[in-house]
Amino acid sequence: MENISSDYLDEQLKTVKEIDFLQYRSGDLPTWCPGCGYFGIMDAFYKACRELELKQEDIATISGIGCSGRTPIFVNSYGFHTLHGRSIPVASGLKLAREDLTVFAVAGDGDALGIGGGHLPHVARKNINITFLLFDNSIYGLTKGQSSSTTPYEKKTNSHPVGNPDSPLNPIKLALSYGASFVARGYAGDPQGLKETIKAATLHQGFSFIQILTPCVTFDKDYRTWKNLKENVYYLNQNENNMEAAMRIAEDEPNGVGIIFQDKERLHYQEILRQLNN
Ligand SMILES: Cc1ncc(C[n+]2csc(CCOP(=O)(O)OP(=O)(O)O)c2C)c(N)n1
Ligand code: SF4
Repeated sequence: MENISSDYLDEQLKTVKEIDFLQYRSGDLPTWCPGCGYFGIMDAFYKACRELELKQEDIATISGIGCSGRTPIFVNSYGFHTLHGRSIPVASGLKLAREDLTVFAVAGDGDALGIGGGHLPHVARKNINITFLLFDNSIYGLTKGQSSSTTPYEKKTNSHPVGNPDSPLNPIKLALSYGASFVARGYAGDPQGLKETIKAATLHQGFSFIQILTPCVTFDKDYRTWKNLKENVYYLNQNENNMEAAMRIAEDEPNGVGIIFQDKERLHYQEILRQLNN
């Protein structure tokens, strides 16, 4: 038999690892619209799980309601499609009960910052060790295109046909102000870059917040579109531990993508509890 070179074996192993991320996909085909940015997010998510070598039985994905709320159905792991706006408290409770699990909370901008907006400050200030993915398409997708908490002022939507009268929230500024110890922005159109950000967030010991810029191709035709994202998104070059610089990015660079802030020294909630009990 011909000798097989180690280069050849390395190459084969690489290929196996590349397709091996499919183990994290469930058998259910996503019900999202063709072209929705959420497909790119899931690609990044599956590959991040693979590269971190997470075991499926050690992962839990928790969602609220919305198109984004369907995420756990498409992940072959533990999951919970919970109530509208409640992915963060359910994910927090799970992490406190089962510290060994890697817990992801996911939510849309309406779910996370509208009905569920009261939960973000508390998970951030407590620094509970979960990773939160904000699928931010700046619109309510599932209910057919109403304005959300991140819809720009004056944008015409199905709930505000003459223009949105409300000023949008700034998700990065909120996460920083509430004390999140890891804050980043990702882009659904760059699954490779987003994968790296999800990996860094998952490895971070504390509450990790990622705002993911993603289009709703069905109900937003003029704001967060693929075309606008492609033209405007760029990568940040940020000193990760500088709150002043992070706040400046939050204010002035809505299309800058990458890690914006990370405090590696701060203890996460369960460490604090252990220390207080000693
Ligand atoms: C208590 C309650 N209020 C309102 C709704 C209707 N509703 C379902 S999803 C949704 C908004 C979803 O938008 P978003 O969170 O941005 O997620 P997307 O669908 O864009 O992923 C609303 C208002 C509901 N299901 N339950
Ligand atoms: S309605 Fe929008 S957010 Fe929902 S699946 Fe379709 S494109 Fe995606």
